[in-house]
Amino acid sequence: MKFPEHFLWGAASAAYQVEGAYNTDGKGPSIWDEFSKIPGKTKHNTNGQIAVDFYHHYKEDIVLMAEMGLKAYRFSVSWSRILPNGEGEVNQEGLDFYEKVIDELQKHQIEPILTLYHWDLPEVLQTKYGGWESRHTIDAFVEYCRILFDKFGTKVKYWITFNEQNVFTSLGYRWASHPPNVSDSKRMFQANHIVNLANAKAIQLFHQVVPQGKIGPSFGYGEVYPLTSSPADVLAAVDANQFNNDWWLDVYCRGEYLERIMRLLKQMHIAPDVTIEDKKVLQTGKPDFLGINYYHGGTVKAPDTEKVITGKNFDKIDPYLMAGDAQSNTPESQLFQSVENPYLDKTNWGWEIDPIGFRIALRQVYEKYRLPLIITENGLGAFDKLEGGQVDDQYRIDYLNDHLVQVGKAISDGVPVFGFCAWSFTDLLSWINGYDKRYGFVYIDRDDYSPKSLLRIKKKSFNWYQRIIETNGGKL
Ligand code: BGP
Repeated sequence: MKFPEHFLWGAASAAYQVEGAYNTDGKGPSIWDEFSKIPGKTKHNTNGQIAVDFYHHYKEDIVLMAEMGLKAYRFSVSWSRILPNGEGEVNQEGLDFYEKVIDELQKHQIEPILTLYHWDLPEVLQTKYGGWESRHTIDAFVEYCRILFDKFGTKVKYWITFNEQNVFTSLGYRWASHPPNVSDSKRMFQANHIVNLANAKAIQLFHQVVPQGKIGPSFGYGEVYPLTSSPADVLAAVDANQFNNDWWLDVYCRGEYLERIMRLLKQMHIAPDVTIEDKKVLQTGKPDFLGINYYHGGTVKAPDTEKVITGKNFDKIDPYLMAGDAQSNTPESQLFQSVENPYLDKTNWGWEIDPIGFRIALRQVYEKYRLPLIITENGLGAFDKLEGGQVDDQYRIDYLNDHLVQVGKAISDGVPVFGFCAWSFTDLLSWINGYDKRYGFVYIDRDDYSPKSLLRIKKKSFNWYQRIIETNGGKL
């Protein structure tokens, strides 16, 4: 398989899922610190207070990244570590921490990819202003971004604005399975609009302050297939792709909402309130590239009255299938009905395994928006077993191998993909699934009940990825 020269072979993480040190060196609480205290919201009531303690282990972890030959590391900054109150006074120790991480990465020739927002809003902004339902949060976000652009603009080339806006707004405001624990479509689409404005304004500022850098959002993309060739099913799949994907990507890349979906939301009285000024803002902040997080897509048929996936059981919540309940009054239930795909196997958590869907996704996104792409997440969550000091995760190797082959094919098809960040480098906290849903190349000795030794142990996949990087994909 042929990959471009200087391809960014990387891995990704997020602050809340790895750092721990939740109240150390002046860090303020985030909405996840608070949400995880609500009994039953997360598996075994797990939280990120200690996580895998990257805060104190970053040097050791970066040495392992260097040993692996990693070319890029995507991490997120915890807003409330920089601004404990979400705005106002800067916590110098927070800035110092990320500076040390960036310097350490660069010492080992690893390109830092900095995510500005990976879901951990400062709690104060939620309680005081209503979080992403308030325009005040746009200003606070832009000020937070300005601090990081000023501080790291000369060191960091690649920046991600929002991680999976589609997922955090849907899970947080529609399905009440993420903070702020709301279940209200109108509020979700309004919060989503506020985030769109924050995204555009941050990008606009970035282009002024860091003209030599590149910035874009990371989107959770999954292609939706029709169950059959019946035109009604094909139309349902077209609608599902518009509802699940283009609704967001059109705003990012074209600066406007998809008319067909907006009309539907208006009919249902759940459309966001968009002012003339807002429309101008959305036109001004277009990304330089798109980050794509790919786990899987979905399959749909024309809607009927049968029950569809509701995502009520937190174990099985699937952020990429936002299908509603056919009996309820959701916009999806008028457009499509999610069904199982008879051709695909599933992970232990019921996520479809669909490598070819990855190639399709990359082709579709590129053809529509003509922007360079970077894979900012892809990986397999599995129950790994530590036996005799080793983890034989051949299933993860197979998964990543199959997906990377399809990325390689998409590149041969002409899609400009400039990097691949596996999710994740070390094991980490899965937001609501605890510590048993492991994704890393490096096993961390901890479980849902205790941080144990936090020892880092290379899995079989570590050596495999090392070899892939060494040969620039030649061994795929
Ligand atoms: C994405 C998130 C990541 C990560 C990943 C795996 O949606 O951006 O932060 O968590 O999914 O998801 P999970 O932990 O639910 O298995």
